[in-house]
Amino acid sequence: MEKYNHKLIEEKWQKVWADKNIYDIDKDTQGKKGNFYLLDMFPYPSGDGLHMGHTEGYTATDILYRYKKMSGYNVLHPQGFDSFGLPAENYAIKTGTHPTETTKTNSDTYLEQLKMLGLGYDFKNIIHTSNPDYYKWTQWLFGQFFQNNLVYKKTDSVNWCDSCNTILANEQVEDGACERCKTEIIQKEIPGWFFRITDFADELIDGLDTLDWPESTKKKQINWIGKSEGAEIDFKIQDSDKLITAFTTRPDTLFGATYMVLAPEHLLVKELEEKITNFDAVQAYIADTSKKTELDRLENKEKTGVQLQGVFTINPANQEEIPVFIADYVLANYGTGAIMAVPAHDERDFEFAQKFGIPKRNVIWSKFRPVIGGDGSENMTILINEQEKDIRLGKICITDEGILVNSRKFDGMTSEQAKTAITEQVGGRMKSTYRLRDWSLSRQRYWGCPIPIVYSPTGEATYVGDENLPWLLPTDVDFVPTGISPLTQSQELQDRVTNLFGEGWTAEYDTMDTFVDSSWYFMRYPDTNNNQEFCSEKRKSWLPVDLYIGGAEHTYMHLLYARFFTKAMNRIGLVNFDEPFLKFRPQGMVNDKEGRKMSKSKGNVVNPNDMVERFGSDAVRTFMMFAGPLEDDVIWNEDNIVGVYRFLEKVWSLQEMVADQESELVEKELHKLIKAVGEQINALKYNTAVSDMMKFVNTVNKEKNITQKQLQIFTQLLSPYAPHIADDISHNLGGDLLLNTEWPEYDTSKTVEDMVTIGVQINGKRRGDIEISVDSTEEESVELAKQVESISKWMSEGEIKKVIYVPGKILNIIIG
Ligand code: ANZ
Repeated sequence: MEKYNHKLIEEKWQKVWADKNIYDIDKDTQGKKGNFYLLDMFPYPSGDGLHMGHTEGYTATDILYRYKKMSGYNVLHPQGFDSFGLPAENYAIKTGTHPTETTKTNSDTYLEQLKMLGLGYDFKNIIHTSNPDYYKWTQWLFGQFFQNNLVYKKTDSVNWCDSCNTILANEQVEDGACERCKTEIIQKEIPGWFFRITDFADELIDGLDTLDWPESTKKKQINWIGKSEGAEIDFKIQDSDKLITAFTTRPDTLFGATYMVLAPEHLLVKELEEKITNFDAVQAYIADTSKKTELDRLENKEKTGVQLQGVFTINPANQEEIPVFIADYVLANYGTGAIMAVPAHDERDFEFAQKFGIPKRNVIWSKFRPVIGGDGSENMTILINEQEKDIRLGKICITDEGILVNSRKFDGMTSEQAKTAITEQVGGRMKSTYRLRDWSLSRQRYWGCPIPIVYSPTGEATYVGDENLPWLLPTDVDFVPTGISPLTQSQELQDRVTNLFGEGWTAEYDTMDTFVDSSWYFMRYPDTNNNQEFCSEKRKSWLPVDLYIGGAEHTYMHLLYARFFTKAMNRIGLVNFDEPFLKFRPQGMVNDKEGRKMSKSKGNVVNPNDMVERFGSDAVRTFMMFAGPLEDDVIWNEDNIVGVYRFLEKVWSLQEMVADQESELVEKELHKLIKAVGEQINALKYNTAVSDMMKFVNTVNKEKNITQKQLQIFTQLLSPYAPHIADDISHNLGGDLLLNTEWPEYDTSKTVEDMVTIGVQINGKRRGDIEISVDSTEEESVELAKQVESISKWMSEGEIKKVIYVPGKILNIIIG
């Protein structure tokens, strides 16, 4: 028999599959067991081609796809390209070619690679987000959002990257720097479009309860949304009808508020100009602050600020007159941009008060106080006393909640009780504040979806209208970024606007953040060719996605944005579900031998093409799955892939062992394998299924015996992992294309482990025997005992008090 030749086999079967269109799917019919929507995160078509991370995640879904399809489901397993955006554009800039061209060449390369890996996608319905027949619907959705007030324009201080020459969303800023190019972000006042994601903050938190997602992913989203429950409290300004409203999470400490702070940008500062006697100093401080990044301001540096001389407010709890400051540790865009400062219980206020000589009033008796600094030794009392003294002297600040003191009629209440009681007493409002900001989507770049908005001669923003979609991206511009939207240069765009709307009308020149394109792409896959709707009512029955697999790094951009889009679309009646991905599983990283991340600069990147060339796609696929659980990081070690290659060679040799006589051992092991592989694929435990298949092949090798039928079944089990070799062997045995066969069923009598006879005692006396498999549970053994008459008559004498069960040895039941 010829040796296993992966190249020959893989080329041959990829051609057969393509010729027979085996991945075509009838989207209007239900599978025998129903429909299943299985989704990968689509790649952006950069010049580098697929990387090993894609290979891993895509193989994982492909295995489930093949298994589910063979099990009787109609499975939607689509793929596409996130082809707008900075990566594609940067590549185009680097190579000097137009992004339309580079995007096309790059995605063609990706498609070749996907086929080379033997991935079973719906290849006739590939999405490219930069194609007008796709972005037409992105624009239509924007129009719907615009008409329903879910997107709006405002001039705001936004994150600006001077190197990418564009605005960035908060989610795209990492430690104060651009997530892509690491340039420090500056704040710029620029008009731009925003999605009202903050309107959905609570829904985005609550909806997580209904999802089968890892807890860690849910937690990250919750933290990102950053809900703080607290209160807004109004403070009257002395000799004025104006109020300062403070947001606080600790209204229980109101009696300890000894000053207030406004963010330097707070609008009240200007409004109070006449009252402020040191306005020059105030203005100078405001100017200084504007040069600082948010990060600088949040850093724990020495506190700075300026008192608004001449301005005092009244603490509504005790009518005390207190001073007002501006200080950069208070941010303009959080809460109300103003705080009531409680130096005895807040560290930042403590430091500030210390520096400016403001009194600190202790109003919380912390229930934890006695143990702070205490080590259980006899010195503890001294320590506590010392600490008491320090607190009284205002030397330390206690931030815990506790019991109220120095708070008049609220004394003795817990912080929890006092929060509502005090807020009510002073006419405040319980209120939540969120870290989440509205999603800024305007980008001053070329390669993005044009925002379908035009401006009237008086500057009023108007949606271009469904009839003018797709609102095409003009081509008569230089796409190299300068900081000014490239679309401003387009004569064609200006002419288009004048022709359609009249003289004096102008276009919106910004394009959309690429995350807009990917926030709804999964809704297009069921109906990619529909020119009338983004998805027909009938095809919407595929939605939402049943299982989504992809990188964990998308926890709070893509996954949050897609959830927002779904909820917004649900609110305006475009879809009848409000979560996009019912189950999500992140995949681990593929690292090099030393466990380091693969990166160009380290020169340790492994190219899937080289690996497939050397070992074949079947070996690459199987190895990636064998290397460990899907969610763990994979170590790419060539020595190990050689092991997997040998396994496939052994599988190949099974063809030489085909015999007429059935080996009972092989038959039993095969049925156990059918059960195990099915269960493990379903549970995404891909690695254990591979090791079970390896064990099976070793058993056959020892027995030197396998029947044609058994080998045929084995090829079915192997086919999700290594579809080429599996189809080849199946074909040699006269079988069908495996993807079209039905997943084999196992015979339960053959999957049970070895049976043994064990004695059963009732209260220590042997009353009979049961035949039971060695791996049965205690309950199963008791159930079995009940069915033996000689035993059950003794058991009915009383209730079971205790069971002693030693698997494979003895069962002793104590009746009382
Ligand atoms: C009085 C107080 C007393 C506070 C106390 C805390 C402790 P989180 O949990 O992050 O939401 N704060 C409110 N708005 C602010 C702003 N714009 N810039 C900076 N700080 C601001 O924090 C809420 C707390 O942070 C609020 O509760 C407020 O200080 C401060 F013993 O009010 B607190």
